[in-house]
Amino acid sequence: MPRQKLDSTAIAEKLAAVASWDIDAGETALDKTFKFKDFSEAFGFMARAALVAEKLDHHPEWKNVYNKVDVRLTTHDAGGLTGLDFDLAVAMDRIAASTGG
Ligand code: H2B
Repeated sequence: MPRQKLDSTAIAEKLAAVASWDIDAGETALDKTFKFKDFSEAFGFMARAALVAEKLDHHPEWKNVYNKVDVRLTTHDAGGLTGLDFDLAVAMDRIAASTGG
């Protein structure tokens, strides 16, 4: 049941693996700003992350300004956080680490 909303206990457990992400007060979304050397690296990160998002059928809310990418992960269908948000957060961290972010 990947698109099943997680409760606070499950969220707390999963947060440990994505400690660099912020969680909103209502525990409905994960937020992170990735910073890269320049636009080219930021856009490269987005291109790679987009492929993972499409594969997971789980898509980020994001905004790019030059070398920064603001990301918000939430599951619209569930109205909160699901395992997919955490899976995508882990994948994005991995991609950023190999992109220079
Ligand atoms: N992405 C996110 N972040 N949340 C969703 O609920 C969601 C999605 N639902 N991507 C998917 C697409 C759904 O609309 C399709 C039909 O599978």
